[in-house]
Amino acid sequence: MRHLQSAPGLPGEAERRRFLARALIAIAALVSIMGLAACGGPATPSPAPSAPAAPAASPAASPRMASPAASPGAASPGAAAGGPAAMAATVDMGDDLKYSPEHVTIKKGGTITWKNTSGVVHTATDDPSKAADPANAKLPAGAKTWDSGNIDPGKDFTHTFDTAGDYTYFCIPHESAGMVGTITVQP
Ligand SMILES: [Cu+2]
Repeated sequence: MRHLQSAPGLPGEAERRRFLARALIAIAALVSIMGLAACGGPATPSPAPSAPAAPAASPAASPRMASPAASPGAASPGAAAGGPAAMAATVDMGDDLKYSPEHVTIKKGGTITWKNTSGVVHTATDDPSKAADPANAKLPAGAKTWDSGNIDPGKDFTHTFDTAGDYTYFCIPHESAGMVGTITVQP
């Protein structure tokens, strides 16, 4: 049995060398395939970590940048101009036969004081029955009419507004001269 195996040993070595050569080719082919896989492997993970990092940083930074810049800029003009109305206001009545300012906004329950800074008598009147043109005496629904009576030079008159809405009032001696004012009482 030994010489039977060793006898074809010489031609068997040639086949082994061919097998080894084919095996080397096969291994080389496997290595090249694995090399492609190895090249594809690091290519996919590298953009993956960089992509989530960039979007995570930019949304976190942009709101922080926008909110402090927007809120102080929007808050200060809003509170100054269209913000909460005052509980008290003053209107001057001058020699130019006008209310100054002609329009006043206050809050419900607030007061307006008319000061006669002129040399003539004025009134602040919101009563359609005393107006030449009832359009100069408007009141919101439920509000009572009011009339200062004559306000002498240097004197003043104060009225409290408990009903929200829009008012139009006038000066009895100077209605025809256009001495008309408006008031908004906010709820
Ligand atoms: Cu007047």
